[in-house]
Amino acid sequence: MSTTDKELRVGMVGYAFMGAAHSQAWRTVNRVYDLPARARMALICGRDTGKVADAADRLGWDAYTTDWRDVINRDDIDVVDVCTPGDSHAEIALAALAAGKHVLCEKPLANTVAEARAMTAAAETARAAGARSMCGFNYRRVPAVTMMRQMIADGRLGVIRHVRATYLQDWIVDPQFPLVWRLQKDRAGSGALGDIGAHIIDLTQFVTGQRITGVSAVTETFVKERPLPAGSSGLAATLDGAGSVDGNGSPTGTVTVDDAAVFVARLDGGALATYEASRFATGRKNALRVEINGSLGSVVFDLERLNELEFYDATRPSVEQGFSRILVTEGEHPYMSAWWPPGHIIGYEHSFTHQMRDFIEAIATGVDPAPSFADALQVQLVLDAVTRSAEVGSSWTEVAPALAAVAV
Ligand code: SOE
Repeated sequence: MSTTDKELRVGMVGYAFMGAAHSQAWRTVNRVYDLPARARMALICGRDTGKVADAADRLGWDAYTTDWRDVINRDDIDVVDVCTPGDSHAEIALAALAAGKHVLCEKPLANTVAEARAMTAAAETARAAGARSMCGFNYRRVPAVTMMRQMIADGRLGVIRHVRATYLQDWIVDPQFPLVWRLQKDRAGSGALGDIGAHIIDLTQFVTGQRITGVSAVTETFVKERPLPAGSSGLAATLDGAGSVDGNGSPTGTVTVDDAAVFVARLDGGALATYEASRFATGRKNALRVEINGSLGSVVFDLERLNELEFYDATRPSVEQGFSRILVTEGEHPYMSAWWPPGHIIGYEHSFTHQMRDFIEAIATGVDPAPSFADALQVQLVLDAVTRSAEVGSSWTEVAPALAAVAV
């Protein structure tokens, strides 16, 4: 293992789902990879003193604070890891970059294109002074995804014709699920589109090497009013539609984001693409699936089987053709040699450890990690285009009901 005494002292803001996933990765990365620097889990920040103290103890952080500015102002913090809701990404990342810190920011980069542009410009300025920045599109670091990208780059699929991406969850199908921050535009920026749609936008651009150049979209909010979360009296005053109550007399608020987004896209290499991001795909828990069709074959990635790829090689003799299953666990694959022998599969959390590995390596060797804030800005521009397309309903042609057509 690494004998280096070079430390990278990390300050993380946020301690919920992503804070826990990132903590697992910071705890693990130097235990499995021999790196030129060691991460020190120095400081965790959260607004609630009791909860952040518990998180520090449970997740393995040296100290805690309730003011994110402490993370920025401490000279002995080298890296700022932003794991908060989207409405604070820009403020925290801009302050961290101005203070010369390296910054890892969860996806999507920001809630608006304007914020993402400012963050990208600040990252460029900080880069000149040696500060590195990266956006947390962790699925790029699943070995099967890196293999998908390599197969396409090596021409195994030929000319890419179709990209077909879905990311489906169902955690808010129950209309009684409360109005949490992910369902509020001013906190999250958007709903399924920015939260999980951002992943498939980044992932498909990453594996194909192509950029989305145009979209036509529809979005829907199926459940428009939800009960306020417990203990959110203060929240009620700030919410759209606040003051209404449901059939049980419980206070409700208006959902201000999409529950689902569906769009078609063109990519700059000529491919046609379809994207679906939904939190109402009943029965689908975290179902990300990407299929790429090319002139010489197809490849499929399914997050629920993240150690595998399905590959169709159209160059094989027709009698031998069919989708084959590739088990992506051999040591030759990126990241895999540090884990277990072939066949001993890895999971969702390993992608975060791989992310921290690459970030530490980039900082220690002075190279810019990917995805950069500029890469994440490109995703933000696509999110914005999808939102605008859905709002104006561009190129939407109504289909008259059959009976009406007959009556005409
Ligand atoms: C949504 O619930 C979510 O937590 C996303 O925010 C994460 O980015 C994704 O990895 C898992 O699902």
